[in-house]
Amino acid sequence: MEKLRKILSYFDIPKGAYQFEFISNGLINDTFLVKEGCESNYILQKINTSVFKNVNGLVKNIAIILSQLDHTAYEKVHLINTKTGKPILNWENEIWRLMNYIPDSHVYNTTNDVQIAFETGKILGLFHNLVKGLHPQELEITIQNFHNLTYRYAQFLEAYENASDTHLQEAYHEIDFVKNNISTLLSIDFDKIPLRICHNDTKLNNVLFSIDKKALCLIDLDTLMPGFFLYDFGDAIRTLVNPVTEDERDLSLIMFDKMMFSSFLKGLKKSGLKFTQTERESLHFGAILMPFLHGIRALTDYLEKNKYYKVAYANQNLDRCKSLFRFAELAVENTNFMKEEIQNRFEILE
Ligand code: GN1
Ligand code: MG
Repeated sequence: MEKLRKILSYFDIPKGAYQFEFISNGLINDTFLVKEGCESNYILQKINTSVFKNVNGLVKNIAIILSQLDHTAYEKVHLINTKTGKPILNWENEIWRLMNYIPDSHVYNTTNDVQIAFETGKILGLFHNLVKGLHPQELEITIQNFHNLTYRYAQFLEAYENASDTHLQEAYHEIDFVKNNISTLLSIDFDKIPLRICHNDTKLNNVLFSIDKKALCLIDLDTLMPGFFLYDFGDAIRTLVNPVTEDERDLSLIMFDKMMFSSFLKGLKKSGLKFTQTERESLHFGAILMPFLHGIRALTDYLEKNKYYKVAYANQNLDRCKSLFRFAELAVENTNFMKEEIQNRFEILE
């Protein structure tokens, strides 16, 4: 608490009797809600610099994108400068930043509310519409090969070679799942899909909502990078269409909720975002690729004894992997449904 108070004192905000509440959603950075009495005022965050090695690039990307997000239907979370006018604080080799808190805003970790799905589609489309005027190469790469499955598979193979027998036994079925499915997933041709500026972490709890369930904006802009729309599509679908969290242990609760999928598409359509034909044809694949890719990453980290993600217990990464792979299976089963829905809704192509 004393340390947090000290860190906060470097930022250019009014003096106050601030309290700190740890927010446990994120798996990488350390996040605190800064409150004064009952009122929430700021979000204070320590950036994990072993994951985000290019902090200057990250800060530059956020500034570029925030300057594009001016729209009456888009509420911005911005960085608050330090007293010396810097967007981040370098304090004893730790990197901290402070952001405004939008009053009464909140996130959903899971939902089965179709209005939330509609709003998520709409805000994602609006975000892409607002940033599409920029050239993707204007952004710096904050994490190399972030959504590159070839690279993630290579990392997995290395972890597999070095894993303990116990870990290999415990993860026997998941390792098998990777081996059985990897070649199909790697065979997808990305060549003709246009590169866009993507958020690259559009899970449901990175969408901020107002009390009356209106989506306000996307948060967590650290992975803004060039990418394919199917990435953002897939991350939204895997967290919206499935009513339970990504570390759910009861696999029978994992579902592919078609109504939620359709509502998300309706919202996306409402935003007016347009796709090329190859892009439109690739979207359903995002809903399969992203849970698979996150599953491989979780499995790799499990085999490496939790070096990367924060975990609440030793097998949490394995539980995440099982649940993500189960959702990937359900997405495969729903391929035709997804293709038809996408085709029916997005007839006008650029
Ligand atoms: C990590 O920390 P958080 O929750 O924003 C990860 C994402 C995953 C997510 C959950 C930089 O994000 O890719 O979607 O966990 N971010 C990074 O699976 O690795
Ligand atoms: Mg993130």
